Amino acid sequence: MKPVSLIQFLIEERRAGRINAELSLLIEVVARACKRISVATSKGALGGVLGNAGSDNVQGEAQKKLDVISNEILLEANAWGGQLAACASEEMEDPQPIPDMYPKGNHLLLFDPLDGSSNIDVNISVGTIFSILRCPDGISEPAAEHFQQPGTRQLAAGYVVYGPATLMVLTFGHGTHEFTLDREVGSFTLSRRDIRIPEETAEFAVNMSNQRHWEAPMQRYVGELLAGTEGPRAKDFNMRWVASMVADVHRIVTRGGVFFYPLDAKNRAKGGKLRLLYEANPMAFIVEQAGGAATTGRQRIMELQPSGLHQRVPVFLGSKHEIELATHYHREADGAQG
Ligand code: AFP
Repeated sequence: MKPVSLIQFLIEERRAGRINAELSLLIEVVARACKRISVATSKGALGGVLGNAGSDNVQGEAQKKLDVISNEILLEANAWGGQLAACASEEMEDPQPIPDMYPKGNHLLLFDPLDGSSNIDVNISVGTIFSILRCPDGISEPAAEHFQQPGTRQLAAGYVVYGPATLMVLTFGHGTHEFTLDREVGSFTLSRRDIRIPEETAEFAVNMSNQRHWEAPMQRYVGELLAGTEGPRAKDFNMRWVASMVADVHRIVTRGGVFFYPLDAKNRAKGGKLRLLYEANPMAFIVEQAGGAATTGRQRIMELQPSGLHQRVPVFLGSKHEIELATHYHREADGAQG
């Protein structure tokens, strides 16, 4: 079969009436920016891009040089194209308006420019996550509240993994598709169409060092997985944890599995660890479109009404039956308490 480039795929989606020209161009611009981030990450120490930038982001976390570089690449690439009304980034406190000298469009772009950045210095996969919303009608200068739309309103979401290969996984709400960067040709090429995440799995991803801080239903669920063939699940489960969400989710999108960043005693005051608008919503959209499920442990992530631009939430996502069971344990415990 002849390879299908990202551009060809986007043109076909337009012809099928699934996306409009503006959204198609926006994806091309984001993909081009991610190619530049891929080049920057792949240079490693030779590019002088490793280590801390010496600043903190809005979340109070130390920024890596590549966090700052990737953020700038995405902002710059997206400023002039005419498809956007504004951008919001995990790295910036407030939304970034489109400079007056450029035309404005009616989309909003949200991104985590370099997820898993604490892994850069040890040469482990990192990634970019993005989400696209429609700018509400009549709003020419979007503020934070205009980005605070439930995940069900996303027009598109995607992530790019900078690993042994650079891959983009994308959804417009009509399935989830994967594109691999052909470095010689310089273009993303369709490598998997309509990805399906198996409903059953025997592999889970969670930071086990937080176990003692978890809530009782999470302790119960993981306890049963760890008990293996001798336990109530009568099955052995394997564990993986890269600590780059993009890489952990990509493993699930490739061979199934479940990923958890639950509420725990350490992150409870903040609402969770991962960010709703930059991480949870786009990943939930991608996973649901591949037949998986994504909840907070209690409710469907994409139905949450965001209350802040940098809001954090617990994240349970991946193979459907496991996510349903873990969510059931939490709801059951809440019911028993209430
Ligand atoms: P950084 O981007 O600060 O490295 O955080 C990565 C992340 O947000 C997400 O990609 C991982 O799944 C998670 O944090 C890892 O968390 P732990 O540090 O608890 O393992």
